[in-house]
Amino acid sequence: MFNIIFIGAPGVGKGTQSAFIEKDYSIAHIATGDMLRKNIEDGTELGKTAKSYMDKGELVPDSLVIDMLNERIQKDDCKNGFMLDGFPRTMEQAKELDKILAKLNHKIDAIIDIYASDEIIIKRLLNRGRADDNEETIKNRIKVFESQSKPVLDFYKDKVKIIKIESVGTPEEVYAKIKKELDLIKK
Ligand code: B4P
Repeated sequence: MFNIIFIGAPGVGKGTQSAFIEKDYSIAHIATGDMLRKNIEDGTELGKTAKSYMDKGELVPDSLVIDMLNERIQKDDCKNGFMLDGFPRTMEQAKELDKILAKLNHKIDAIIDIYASDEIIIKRLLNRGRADDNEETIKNRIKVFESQSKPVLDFYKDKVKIIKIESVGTPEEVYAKIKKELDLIKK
């Protein structure tokens, strides 16, 4: 099993890089943002609640996201390993993830701390233009990342290998840096 967590600001390239990893390492890509957007599209109760937070660039309440993740991580396609893209985003989520993984007897092999300047992030997201990619919401998402998600890195500091990657250059160039580090761990 090979299990990875991506931690990084909105639009820094977590989803983009996860797609490369999924292909090369044959592990499941679990993107909580994608799962929430699918719920919105399907008009589920979870989707209706999530939308009101996502539209403002706020985090969806922990209990909802944790239940969703707990169910997802036990699916068959995670047997070879998984990559968490966008989870955990709060200390509460990180603590609950520890409990979920202990029960399943799984561990995290590496955390990828992916970063870029606010200027680069804003430019990329405005370019993408998803429903929550307007300047006001993006700035709030960056603020929420700094206050609620960045502390999660401290939580893992002495427990898991943290790989720090600057997300500048083309997606392929960024991935080459990530792959080099992951291969050292996986060998
Ligand atoms: P997410 O869906 O996780 O979205 P994100 O952080 O905005 O994007 P990501 O970092 O994956 O960027 P991407 O690769 O797509 O979250 C959205 C919302 O869902 C949150 O605000 C929150 O409300 C909610 N949510 C999700 N998880 C949650 C949780 N655990 N708890 C509570 N709430 C949760 O890249 C962005 C753009 O940049 C793309 O257009 C891409 O093509 C481009 N790009 C990437 N790398 C590039 C590069 N190297 N060069 C040029 N462009 C690049």
